[in-house]
Amino acid sequence: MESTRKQLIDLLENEQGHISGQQLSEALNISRTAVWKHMNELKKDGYEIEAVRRKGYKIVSYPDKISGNTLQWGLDTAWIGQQLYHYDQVESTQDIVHQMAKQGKPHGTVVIADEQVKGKGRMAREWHSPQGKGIWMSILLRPPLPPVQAPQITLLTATVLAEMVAAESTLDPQIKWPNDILVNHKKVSGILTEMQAEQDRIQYIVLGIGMNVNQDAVDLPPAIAHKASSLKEESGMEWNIQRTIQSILRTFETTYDQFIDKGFEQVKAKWEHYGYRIGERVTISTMRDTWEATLIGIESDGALRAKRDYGKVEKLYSAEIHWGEGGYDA
Ligand code: BT5
Repeated sequence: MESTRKQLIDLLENEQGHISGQQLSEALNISRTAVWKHMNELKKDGYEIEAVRRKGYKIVSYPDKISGNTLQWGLDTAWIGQQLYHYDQVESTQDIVHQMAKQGKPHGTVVIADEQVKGKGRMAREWHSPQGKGIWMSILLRPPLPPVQAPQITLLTATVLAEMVAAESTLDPQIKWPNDILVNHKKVSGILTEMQAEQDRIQYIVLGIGMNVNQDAVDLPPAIAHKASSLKEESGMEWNIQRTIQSILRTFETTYDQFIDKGFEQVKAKWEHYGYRIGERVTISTMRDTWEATLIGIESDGALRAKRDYGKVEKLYSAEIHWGEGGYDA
């Protein structure tokens, strides 16, 4: 049932004009009455479908309110989101996925909420997640990797988000080490990776993705308005949240599979391509001193590589970086 509906949506999407009931019934190998019933189900979930006599059907507009059904129907992935849960309001999608992980839910399980009332960032910071304006989702991963490689998953996710933004708009996204997505020096997205591990094996990862999509400037808390933004604010257009989620999940699946197959090299290159201030000079403060350096890239363990003026390359794991004139400063 569900896969027929997925195929039906695909057929409707791939056709420029209308597609007839006859064609659909043949392609799907179901009766015309069954086609008609499926159309009604789609309408119930918010699809607007035009039916023209002798021409057939055409999707005129997509649901603006997302649901587990509509998210899954358009998702042509092999493992990610095969189990997908959508909620109107939660405290944090991270906590829900932690519980699901403990209950044995599979790799690729996804939880999405319209609103989080206790959205969290790293180190117990808050993540503002207003209703219907953004993507607040967590993905359960069970990678066959040792815990030291967990930071690679965060870096990989940042490249997926940057690629999605670049593919779906004319914006020029950048990744600020370690894991913020910036557009025009402002943060539009953050990633939170939480891990449960044994000494030599990751049990599971809860990968949290927060992305500001359709907020207007007034929707952002005043305390962060100078350094945060949304895709809509920066692109001047409203984004379809559902399609954006699907696009992230699709790209994530391919990138993740490639990474597990072939290793970190490709991810590293992509990260450096989008890396904020890579190749530029910044001021760095560590516990011991403050110095100037040129950022040159990342290490496979997630460290930031910075070259001192006299040539020495430093690996940074935690440091305060002054991102410079016109730049992002937390
Ligand atoms: C992050 O933390 O950037 C990780 C954010 C992860 C959020 C997702 S949403 C789905 C899942 N469920 C959760 O509960 N969390 C994850 P960090 O680098 O620590 O950045 C947090 C800081 O970003 C805050 O202290 C604010 O300064 C700023 N901030 C808060 N909300 C923001 C927003 N909506 N947009 C941009 N910046 C924000």
